[in-house]
Amino acid sequence: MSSFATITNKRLTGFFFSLLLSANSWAQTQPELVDAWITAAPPGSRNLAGYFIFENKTTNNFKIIKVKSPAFEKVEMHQVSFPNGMMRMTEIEELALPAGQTVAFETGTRHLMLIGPKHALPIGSKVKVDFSLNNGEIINAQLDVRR
Ligand SMILES: [Cu+2]
Repeated sequence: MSSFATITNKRLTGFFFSLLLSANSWAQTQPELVDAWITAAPPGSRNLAGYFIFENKTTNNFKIIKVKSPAFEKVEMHQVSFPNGMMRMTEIEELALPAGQTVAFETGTRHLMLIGPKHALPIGSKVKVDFSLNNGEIINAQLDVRR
């Protein structure tokens, strides 16, 4: 009798767990930032670089059309290229985030260029960065300052 009850309980737990999972995937209507961080820089640095991965697990194509942060005067998305072995950075005006794909901001490809910090950003602090989507929504991200 008691072993029968245990099996029923397990089934119920599994049922609620799958409900929880589907609720989670329903909630994901925006691309997300994964492993988002800013490289710590000595005081007085004018520019800091931010790295992360955009994951668009939705079925919609998105574009990032603007980036800003209350902690910086200006934020730009930069594409890195190496013409003739020299590193060059070009501003990305609009970043496409195709449905079901990831776009990495990592060394040698792209980075977030955070210009003119308004206050000190010690290691361990968090920086709020807002990414405006082409549908009018905003992705509110937190980037960790670390080395
Ligand atoms: Cu740059």
